[in-house]
Amino acid sequence: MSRRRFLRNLGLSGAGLAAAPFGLVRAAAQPSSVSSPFAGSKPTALSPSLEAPTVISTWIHGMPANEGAWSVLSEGGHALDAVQRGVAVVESDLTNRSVGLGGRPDREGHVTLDACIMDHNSQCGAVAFLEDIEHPIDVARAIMDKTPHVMLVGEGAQQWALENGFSKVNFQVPIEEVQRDYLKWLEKSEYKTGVNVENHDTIGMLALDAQGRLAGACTTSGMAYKVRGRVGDSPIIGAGLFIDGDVGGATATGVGEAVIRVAGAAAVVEAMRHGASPEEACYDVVQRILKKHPGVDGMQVGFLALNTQGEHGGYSVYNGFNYALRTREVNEMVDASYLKTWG
Ligand code: SD4
Repeated sequence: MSRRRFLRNLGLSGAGLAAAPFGLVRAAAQPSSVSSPFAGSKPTALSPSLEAPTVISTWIHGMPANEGAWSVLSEGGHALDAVQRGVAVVESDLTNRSVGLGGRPDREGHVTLDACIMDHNSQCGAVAFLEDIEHPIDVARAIMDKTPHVMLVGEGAQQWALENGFSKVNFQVPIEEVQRDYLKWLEKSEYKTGVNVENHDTIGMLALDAQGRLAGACTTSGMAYKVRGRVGDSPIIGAGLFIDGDVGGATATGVGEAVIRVAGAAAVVEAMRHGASPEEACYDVVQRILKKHPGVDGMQVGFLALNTQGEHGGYSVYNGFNYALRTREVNEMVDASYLKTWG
């Protein structure tokens, strides 16, 4: 496919064409097989992966998360089990202020959690607006495995979880330090949807296992001091996370509203389907977000993508977004490319 045709397919105008920083666009990804999206746990027939296993995840806490995932991947385990175990490490870290029950509360003082998980066969599960349960990612996986549904929310989700082997935590939520910050915040009650260096810890993870199966997981406590009931992109399949076993996967971090408006993760995967590399695909959707929010300052969004060959990349609106990468050879942080610099 020619570069011009590829960019036209992505909807990039002449201006976008001039701004595109990539000199090379690869040939369109070829689906490795045609299989039923609901083929249960049967793996899709996959081409030999160039770089597997591979796991990537957002931000610095991606390092311990990748460690958790690697304990599954290095034993030949399933990518789906790996991402579930990996992000659960961060959910249990009560020093993290944007994931799990150590997260900041909504405006009314409640910590509410969102998560989702998806595999290469388009099986997925999601939970949103969940309270008092340590591992929303495990609830999302259980919804995927045990119900005919994709997503449960709020009280109903909690009730279902309690009836299905989960328990409420036995510590105070929000934890004390978070409660103190919240009371201080209440004095002015200023709400900014900004995601910046102090407020950016959602974890999104993508993994490719030794058998070439892709999976992803995303989990967050969402925006600090959000309106009660607000749900961002993180638990929404196609927004905060999307996997297509024939193409690749993507996950998002940052201002969820901006990600939802462009079906962010799904859009990244579609760009890869049309021939973009992971980084090019993330760049394309970041550009699309900027087009939809002209003049908006301070709105961080970052995407990560991983394809069926184990190639990975990221792109963000602002500098500072990075991701953790683990393969047989490397275990390191990678700085994502970006369009703007915090001023
Ligand atoms: C949300 N996307 O709830 C999440 C927040 C986030 O890094 O990613 N922060 O909108």
